Amino acid sequence: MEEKIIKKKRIFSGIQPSGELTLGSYMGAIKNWVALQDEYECLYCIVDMHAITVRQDPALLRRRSVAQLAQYIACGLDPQKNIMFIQSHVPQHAELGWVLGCYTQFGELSRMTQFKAKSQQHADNITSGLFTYPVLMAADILLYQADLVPVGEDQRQHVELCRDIAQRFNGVYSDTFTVPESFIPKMGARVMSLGNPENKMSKSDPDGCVFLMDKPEDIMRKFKRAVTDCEMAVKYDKVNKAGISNLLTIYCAATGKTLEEAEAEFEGQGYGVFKPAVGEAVVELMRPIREESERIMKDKAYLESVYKEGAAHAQYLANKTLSKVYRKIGFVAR
Ligand code: ATP
Ligand code: LTN
Repeated sequence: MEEKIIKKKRIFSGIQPSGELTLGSYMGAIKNWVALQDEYECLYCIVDMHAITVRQDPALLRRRSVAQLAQYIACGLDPQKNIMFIQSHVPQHAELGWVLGCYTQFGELSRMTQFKAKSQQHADNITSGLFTYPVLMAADILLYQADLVPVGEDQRQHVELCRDIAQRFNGVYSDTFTVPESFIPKMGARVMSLGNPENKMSKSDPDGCVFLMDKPEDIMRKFKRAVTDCEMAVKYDKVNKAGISNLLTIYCAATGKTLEEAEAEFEGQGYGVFKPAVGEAVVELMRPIREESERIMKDKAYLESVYKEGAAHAQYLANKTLSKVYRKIGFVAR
């Protein structure tokens, strides 16, 4: 029988080392990265160039970038299967970013909700880098001809813009880029703050946010204090019971149970039972990740070998796209 070699589809995704990894970034993104690593050829990046769109402490940024790699591995990403690297080690991202910026409208970038939110948060330092951030993100994805981009709900708009840029470029210069799709989980796409369930859980809000490296007692404390409502029922109702709905989502994403199963489990039980149960589920989910990450962090030589090999491999792939782009737009070959 004729044997067909089926080329694996490709994935690109990244997280900024601008803070510690959170339960939100785990449930919205990393969990899917792990689930997809066998089926796809995956590039998982530490996007340090995105992190400097707001002011960073240099020593902390350096430490967090390496720690984030350790945490990726501890979450279950296998460096033998995936290309794992640090964005600034592959200068082609910045190069393609510049080109794509010349194919992106000012108006398009002005509509990005993340820019609107971040420019309010950092009103004293609204840089052009913060504004053009989605162009660099498009470059990250298009450089590798990625088919799929597993992210949380808040990044959907950026992936849409990336698709628009790719289609526009392809329209002018003939097919150059794969037009990617976002891959957003059904459960956990938008984990909300424990302190204010109207807002997204975010690393800039430490009280409402659970970090992957939090100790069990801190996780339990945060869940016991989680804002709920003055009713009694553990029922999913996003409009009227935002806090409980968020806790139910977290519980289901952590345990693999459905909403119906979780509601039935806590039927007739008060929040005093439910909140610590969610905390316990998260503690058990995070415990092996924290322990494994602490172990890997001790082996700096190993981590260095992973990000160096990752960057070399990524550069090889990135160069193919970049030279094609340079040729198409009319740059003289080097
Ligand atoms: P900040 O909150 O400071 O803006 P962030 O946590 O949103 O940062 P990243 O850490 O770069 O930013 O996000 C990494 C990935 O995790 C992205 O794919 C994002 O969509 C996802 N993510 C982040 N927070 C959440 C959340 N609360 N719920 C679901 N997914 C999330
Ligand atoms: N913008 C994303 C991080 C990010 C990303 C990417 C995600 C940068 N480049 C490419 C997916 C693909 C964020 O803020 N969470």
